Amino acid sequence: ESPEANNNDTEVKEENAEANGANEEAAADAEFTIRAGIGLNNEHPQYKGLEKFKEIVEEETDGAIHVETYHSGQLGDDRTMMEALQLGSQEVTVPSTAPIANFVSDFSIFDFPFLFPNSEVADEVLDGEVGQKFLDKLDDQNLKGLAYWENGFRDLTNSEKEVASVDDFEGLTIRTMENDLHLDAFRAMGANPTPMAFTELFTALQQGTVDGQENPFATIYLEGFYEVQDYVSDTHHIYSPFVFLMSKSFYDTLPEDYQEVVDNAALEAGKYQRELNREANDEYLDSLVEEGMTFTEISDEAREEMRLAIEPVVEEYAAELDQDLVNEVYQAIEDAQK
Ligand code: KDG
Repeated sequence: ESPEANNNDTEVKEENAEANGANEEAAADAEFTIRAGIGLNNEHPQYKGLEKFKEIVEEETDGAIHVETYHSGQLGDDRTMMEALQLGSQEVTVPSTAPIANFVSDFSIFDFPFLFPNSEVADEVLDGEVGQKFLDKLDDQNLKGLAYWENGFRDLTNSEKEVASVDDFEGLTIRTMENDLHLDAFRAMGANPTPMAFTELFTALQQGTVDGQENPFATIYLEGFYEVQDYVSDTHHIYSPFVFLMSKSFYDTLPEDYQEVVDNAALEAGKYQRELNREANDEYLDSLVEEGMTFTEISDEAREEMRLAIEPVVEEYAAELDQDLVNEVYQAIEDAQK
């Protein structure tokens, strides 16, 4: 719990701290150090959001809290980082809800395919009362959920063929996140899904271990997947929220005024991150085409066919969750569209 215990750096962490310009003095002067890690790279709006969090926290605590930011899975993949938060050997990570569902199963509702019609509705539901109820469920896992950020609507890429309809999924091996609902949804569409940590993905695509993957345009472009993938379709099949997580045992050691600072900084940095993410999303698709990818537009009818193919899976998973909560989410989505 002492600041020293908080600082058992490995080599990679030290290197990165330097790259961050986090000079040793700043770290030594600080009462608390937050090591914040993500899986995506430092070009991604997610990382810009993390930098914003650092800026706000360091400024508002006059450097008493020092934030070190890590990207590209330098501290591990989503699962590993969440476990590190539970153990108190890392303070912050911002995973997708999909891997969070392995810790608190109710979170799988946010990955129901075609749940949110658009990101504005997602904001309203996640930032509202219902969203908070899910964050509260993380406490038991020694995780403190401070805010929802945005990964975004997921789109399919592959190296084999144009995918325009549900029939085209037949036989494609697709990497999914480590989440049973994602696996079952892709099976229901006839694909051959295989779960894998994000940190393994580029190599798997490059070596042809899998034919395809699905992620928002921002990730597909900024991670250079166009170098190893030829086809992209705007399936928009799942809206992926990010959750800004802090180790709860660390959060509990912070004095109340600092807790308030990190609460607000996580929210404010999240707003900034969502804005950046949305501003650039269409441009990223244009850039993918410029890089030589073939873009296939999914028609409303084709998307409806996909939804119908997945519907039994959604019903099966919904039946296993807390029914009151499921109904509250559906109601909140309806209300947000009024
Ligand atoms: O930083 C978050 C990433 O590690 C991950 O959640 C990104 O959507 C993602 C994926 O496909 O693994």
